[in-house]
Amino acid sequence: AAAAPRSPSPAAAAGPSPRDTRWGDTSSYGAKKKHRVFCQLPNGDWALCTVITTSGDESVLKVPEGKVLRLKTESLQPANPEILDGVDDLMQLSYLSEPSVLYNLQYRYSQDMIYTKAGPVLVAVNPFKKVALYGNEYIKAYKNKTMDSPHVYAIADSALREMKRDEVNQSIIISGESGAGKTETAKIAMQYLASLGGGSGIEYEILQTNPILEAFGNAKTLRNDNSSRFGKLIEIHFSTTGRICGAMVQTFLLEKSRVVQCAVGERSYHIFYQLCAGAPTTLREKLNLKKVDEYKYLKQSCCYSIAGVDDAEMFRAVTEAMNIVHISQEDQDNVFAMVSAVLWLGDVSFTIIDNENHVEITVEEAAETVSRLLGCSIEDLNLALSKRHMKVNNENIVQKLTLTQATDTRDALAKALYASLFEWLVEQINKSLSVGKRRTGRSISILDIYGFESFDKNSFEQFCINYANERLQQHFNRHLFKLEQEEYVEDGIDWAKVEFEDNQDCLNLFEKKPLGLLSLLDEESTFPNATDLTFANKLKQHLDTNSCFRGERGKAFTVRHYAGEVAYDTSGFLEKNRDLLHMDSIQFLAKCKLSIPQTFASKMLAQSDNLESVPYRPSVADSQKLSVAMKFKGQLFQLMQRLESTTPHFIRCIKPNNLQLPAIYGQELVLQQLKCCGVLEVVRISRSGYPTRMTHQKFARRYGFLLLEDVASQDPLSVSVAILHQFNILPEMYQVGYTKLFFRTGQIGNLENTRNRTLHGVLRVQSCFRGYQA
Ligand code: AOV
Ligand code: MG
Repeated sequence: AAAAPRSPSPAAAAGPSPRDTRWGDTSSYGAKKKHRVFCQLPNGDWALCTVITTSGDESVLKVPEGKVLRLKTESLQPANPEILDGVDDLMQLSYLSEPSVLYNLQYRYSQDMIYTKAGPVLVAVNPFKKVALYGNEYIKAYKNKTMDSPHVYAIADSALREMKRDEVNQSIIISGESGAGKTETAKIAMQYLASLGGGSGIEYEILQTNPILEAFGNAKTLRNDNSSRFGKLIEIHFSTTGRICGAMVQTFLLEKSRVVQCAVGERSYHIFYQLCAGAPTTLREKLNLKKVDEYKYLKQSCCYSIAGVDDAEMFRAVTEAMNIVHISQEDQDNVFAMVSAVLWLGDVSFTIIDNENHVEITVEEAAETVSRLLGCSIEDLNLALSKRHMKVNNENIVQKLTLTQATDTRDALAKALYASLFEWLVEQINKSLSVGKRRTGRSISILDIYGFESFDKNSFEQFCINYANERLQQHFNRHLFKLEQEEYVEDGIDWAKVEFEDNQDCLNLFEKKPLGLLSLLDEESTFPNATDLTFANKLKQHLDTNSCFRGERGKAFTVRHYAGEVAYDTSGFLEKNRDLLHMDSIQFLAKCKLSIPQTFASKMLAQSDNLESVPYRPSVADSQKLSVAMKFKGQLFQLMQRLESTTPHFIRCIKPNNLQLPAIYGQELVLQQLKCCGVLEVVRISRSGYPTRMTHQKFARRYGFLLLEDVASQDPLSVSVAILHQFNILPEMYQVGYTKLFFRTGQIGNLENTRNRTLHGVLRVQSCFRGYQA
């Protein structure tokens, strides 16, 4: 009879024990002459060096560049043998200490091998230069398996294969800090999928969504010249025959504030500069375009160009891409009219009309251009920006706005216009790529979402972004750690428990009702008299005992995220969370002749039939009842649900320096990112575990026919065991669980090869036979 679940195999003891969380520890390490070791240089970096002599508790070492150093022996870390230099999976390293991992990645990076596996995770170190790793030759090589070094292509290939084999939707989840290379990586994965699943032509359209979304949703920041200011999930659909048949894009939380306000040295969205630089003369005249440095919204950051980027050329690429995804010429005209209107809106100024600081818009070029472009009268624009209709005690009253109020209203309108434009574009793209009735097969989703952010000053945007990252981190943890362990335990496999960072506490801090960050923020946002300070105080009052939270002086608070502590400044939190567009503005947009804002506003009005139900927001549409944070949370939950039903593939992008320059590898910076995204943990766990598993049934069905003896009558477990024996799979390479077989890395590969060879043989024989019959 088949073996019952067994105790841990001897191989589990090879390498660092899974229980030993101190595998960086070298206290028992005796440095020997000529041994390679890592020593920490005065600047904190680890260097690979050779032991010259050891006496007492000190060692004399030869460090790179020929220098000699004397150090305490106990401060040294063992290095891997030379033969392991630059291995392509960190799991293969004998010593898994931090310096070993850092050195291995650096060794590879210096030779343009930017991809490395960390067990099931692909680590991608941003080269910040063109590397010769892409294109048709490489795609072919990965497709035909003549190349198997770690690569985004290899990940995309596994996703495709597993989608077909298991009939399960797949996801490729790309994470990393700002500028680490997520968006580039997502594009590289898309290229591979498009190339393998192409044929219908729709794959070309899918690729062309990138330049459009980047033009309208990316901007130069201090960290990345092409920073995505929105999160993106693209779901690529495949027919049953494995051809791409459509796609769907979902975006998350576009950073609207950038339209009206941006830091010195950064830029607003690319499209503003592209349009101004690249519009042909007729369009330029029609839109009354100025030079970029003449617009108030663009002027404030004193940054107009990006090194190595030709905005005019990009403009042509964007319009070309719009043609390809079937955005009509008329629609494109409307889009650019809106872009220009937003810029001109920033230049609309106000004239004070009384001694209470009330204003009216100044009738000049800016106001005239805005009203012409949007298709409204100057009076309508003036009403929307200088007056507010309110209902007080069932009586309609009109309030005149002060200069500050009017300016805020103007900026809110500009943000709403831009956001509605972005939303509209995504809708058009989805219409054009729609799967519709062709939706028969499966899908691969690629998630490119802003990474964890921690700046000197962190605001509402970072708050939301980091919250999203906590959720994603949990998904990652769950998938790789929790599920892993649970599966072993459930299946009766004895497997020493591995401790890992769980971030549930931090998620609770955000999500708990009614005393979590999000609930408290929402509650405070509903009080008309609340301020950022009352909000901060409220947090301190309710959360100060929470271990993930710390109240700071004034309006600040600190959250202990999985990736480190972040101090948030509550300035602007309430307003950004409410994100109010007053009824007057919505009604104004609904009256405009330009179709995009008009549709947007009509939709909002249609949703808000019962204004009185929102007592604390007198003149706000019902559709705005949900705060930004709550909407985001909803989107995030939906996203997580979608991801839960897929087989995930993780790519962790690493930024080796903050200068966006090639060939600079900052150990400290890399190490911090490796820790943040759990790469070190994952290697340790995967290596000591059994990464491949298959149910007895599936295993028996898949490989049973390879057996020499007839096993048709036997149960799947017996068949499985017979297969294991026939193929001489070493006992330490697998374990038999109650329902599944668990394999160490690499074991299934051999079986698959035999299976493929046999299948091909059979097919050849069959076709010969058919030929003979004919
Ligand atoms: P991000 O998406 O992770 O940041 P990007 O994908 O925009 O980062 O990458 C930043 C820059 O790094 C790119 O513009 C390229 O110059 C360079 N880069 C990244 N990957 C590669 C690669 N494989 N080959 C060559 N250059 C590369 V952000 O969106 O800011 O979070 O919000
Ligand atoms: Mg990006």
